[in-house]
Amino acid sequence: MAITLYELAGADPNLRFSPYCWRTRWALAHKDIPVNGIPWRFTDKAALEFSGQGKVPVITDGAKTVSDSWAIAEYLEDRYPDHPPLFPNGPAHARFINAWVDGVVQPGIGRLIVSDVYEVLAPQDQPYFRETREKFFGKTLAEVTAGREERVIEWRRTLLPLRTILRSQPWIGGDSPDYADYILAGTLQWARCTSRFELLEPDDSAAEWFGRVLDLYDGVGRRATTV
Ligand SMILES: N[C@@H](CCC(=O)N[C@@H](CS)C(=O)NCC(=O)O)C(=O)O
Repeated sequence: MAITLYELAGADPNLRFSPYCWRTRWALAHKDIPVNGIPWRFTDKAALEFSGQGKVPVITDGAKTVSDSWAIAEYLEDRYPDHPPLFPNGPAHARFINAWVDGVVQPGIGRLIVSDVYEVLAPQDQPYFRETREKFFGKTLAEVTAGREERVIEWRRTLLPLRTILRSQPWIGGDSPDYADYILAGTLQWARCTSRFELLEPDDSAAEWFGRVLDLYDGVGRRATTV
């Protein structure tokens, strides 16, 4: 039976761009579990009431409801032990990647693309997004992304650990991709789906790795609707 995934969508319901929902999408593809994606918008909090909180991803698997991308990955691993493992050596290392991406890489991308994210949102979501994000940053969205052509150079440096390990292994997971790969790829996919701004230069080994993730599982990432 397919798992239902509530995932953030833009004005175009096919534009599914949440970094966290992409982590879950790839986790489900890795485990070869069919998924039924339901588009959700920031302001439709009522639709998530059943989950007891107001953010996506949320999955329902039969009678079971799980929210939070990390909790979902752990749930899938426990519930489907006979499917390919998301954490072949346990979750400890991926937990570090989750913290690094959420704490460093993703906020850095936000400061480069947040005004582009606003443009792809459904009209009913735009005032909410502007208000909450401008309050968070303490400036307008346009001010947040101003000067990004110069600032992106500094952000690219945050991926140095990835480039270093790619000299000796093709995936963050080692010889094959695992959930740690999907954490970082989900965050890059957020930018790929919402913004035309060039985050990574094409000859960057990090960009090549991301391309490999996009091609996994019949190109589920590559085929995603983008802006
Ligand atoms: N720690 C959560 C974060 C989930 C999250 O922040 N989701 C965003 C979408 S990318 C959301 O639903 N935000 C709702 C809001 O800002 O109101 C996870 O890993 O799933």
